[in-house]
Amino acid sequence: MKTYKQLGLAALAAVTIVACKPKGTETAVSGDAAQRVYVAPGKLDEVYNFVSGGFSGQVSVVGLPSGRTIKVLPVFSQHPENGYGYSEETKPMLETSHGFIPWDDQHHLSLSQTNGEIDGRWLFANANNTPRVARLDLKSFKTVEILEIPNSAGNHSSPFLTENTEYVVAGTRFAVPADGQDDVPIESFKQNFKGYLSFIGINKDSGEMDITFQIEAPGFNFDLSHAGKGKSHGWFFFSCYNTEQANTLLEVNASQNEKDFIMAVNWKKAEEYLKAGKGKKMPVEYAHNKWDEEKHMATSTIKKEVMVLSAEELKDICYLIPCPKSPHGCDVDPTGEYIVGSGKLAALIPVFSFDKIQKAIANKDFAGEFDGIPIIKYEAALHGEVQKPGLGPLHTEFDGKGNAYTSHFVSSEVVKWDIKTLQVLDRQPTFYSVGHLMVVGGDSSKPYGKYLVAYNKITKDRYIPVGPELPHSAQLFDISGDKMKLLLDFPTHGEPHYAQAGPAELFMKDQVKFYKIEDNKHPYVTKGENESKVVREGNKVHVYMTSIRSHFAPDNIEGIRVGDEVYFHLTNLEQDWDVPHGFAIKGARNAELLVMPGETATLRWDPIKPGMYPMYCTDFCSALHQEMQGYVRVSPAGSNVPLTYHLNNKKDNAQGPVKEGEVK
Ligand code: RUQ
Ligand code: CUA
Repeated sequence: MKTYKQLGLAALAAVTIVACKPKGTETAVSGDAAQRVYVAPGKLDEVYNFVSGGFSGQVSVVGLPSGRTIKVLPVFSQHPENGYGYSEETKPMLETSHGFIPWDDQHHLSLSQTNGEIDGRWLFANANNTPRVARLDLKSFKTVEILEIPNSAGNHSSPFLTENTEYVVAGTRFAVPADGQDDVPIESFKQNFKGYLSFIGINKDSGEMDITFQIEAPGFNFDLSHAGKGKSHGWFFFSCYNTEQANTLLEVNASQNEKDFIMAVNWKKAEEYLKAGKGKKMPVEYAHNKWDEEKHMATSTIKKEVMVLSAEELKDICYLIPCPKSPHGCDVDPTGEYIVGSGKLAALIPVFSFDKIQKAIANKDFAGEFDGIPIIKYEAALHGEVQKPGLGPLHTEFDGKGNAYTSHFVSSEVVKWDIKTLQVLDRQPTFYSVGHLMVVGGDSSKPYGKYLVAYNKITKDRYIPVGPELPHSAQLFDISGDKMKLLLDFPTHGEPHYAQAGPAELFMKDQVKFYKIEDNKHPYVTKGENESKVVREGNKVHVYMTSIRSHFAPDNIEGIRVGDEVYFHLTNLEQDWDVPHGFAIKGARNAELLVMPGETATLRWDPIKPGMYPMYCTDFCSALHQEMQGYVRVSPAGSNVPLTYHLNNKKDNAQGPVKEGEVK
């Protein structure tokens, strides 16, 4: 038992991680900073920066060097702006084994790679709260797949990728009892709680994900991770905190050990064991949601089992490397030789050598084991330590020229150091309390370099104030010279954590501009105005509707009754880039739809009282956008108003009991 005094001391130590604010908030920016970030009207940015949204659940696309937010891409949260998670087609994307979930906490991003280089195909994103990994297609910039992760909670160590996008990993932040075996006392933590690492295989051509296997590891908190590359390809490195395995007041109790661990995982070896039948099947439930680009809709399927390999039984897949103290970021340099562990409470940054780790394993240079997993001696794995880098190191990125850049939360600065000599080369203050940072391509084997963005946790006086909730703040640095130069401040969307970026050309080729109407396989597509119709099936009413500048067909509907479920299936007939139409109807309790050219989307509407309900286009699409409107007449339940619908005051192939001669 710890005495109160001991706890108090530890708490004091923990309190010091509260950030301090650097003095002198107006830093000198170099004379040509304005010119360096100015993207003249009509000109395009040089770099696409994909920025995680944290508690917004979304991802934003920011242009660099301008810092302009180009778009917010919905991933894990409903997005009323375009109906994501509200339309019938996109709702299945947010289904889970817990049912429909409208929000998550999106922290980390990885761009797909080929031979260690960013290839511009896909962007992977994690959900922390209800563990999931999403894949966005960078031709359409849409979320096209979401996979739930069983046996996990707080999916923080995710979604990190191998150099040929073979696997994306997901390590559980919370140690948890296995799904279905979790009705146990919290007190039984040490025996029942485990740390599961999921290796999600990715199809080379389609990008489709599925869990190939999980590794059951000790019940640590797996925080962050990166794959080996080059010589260390075949390995993964995970930072672990709470190796104390505390389950209460972690602030104090998980900060006791001088060193926690980085866990090195030989995933190629794990693959061999899997092939040799060493995995055991575990019954679990997880959702796999996929977007169908031809049908313009998502499906959600529940999967029922997962293969699990035990790190304790299979001795040579996992190794622990001591790492001071409560490590957060776990970053691998472009050559794959150096692994950097950033201990939040450490006063130095340890850099481990892959070659030395291999040698230590071969020579069994171990200092005991933890739950059957060998602990490599600290010195045997260590390349060296960066001394006095700053306070509260969190994340490190690389410029491909032998330099590393580490964010320091407590001392609010970015510190540049030499990976080989471990000498500090430069430090620049950030405003304020930097969490993540990103060098363009900085976690690939070929960084683009040139720019570094610091994502700061505290904004204070950087922008015109907007009440108690301020935006988070990013700062752009030029890192092309010896010293980092601050160029720009810009506010961000949500709370950025990891970000990714690459040169613009990579993402500009082969983008989808519109969907060909003849390829549309949506079951409720309406391929021309003359096919538009309204069909009643009991209390369900399907409206096959079209939009083209500047009207809907049909634009007036009568004979809807209270108690009906009305489905507006809107097909946008436009066949040109950048001509969406929107759709909204009074009293709708979900959102609008924003329908891309050639696409079909469905809004469900359940009117609860009789009345006249206007509907209209929500996206200013033409000079006569404001005329793009119509009415739906809702009569009381049981009324016998015939179902009719029309355009230009003509009834168009109405199916209801319409009097002869009425259709002109
Ligand atoms: S992690 S501040 Cu943000 Cu999810 Cu390092
Ligand atoms: Cu269509 Cu506005």
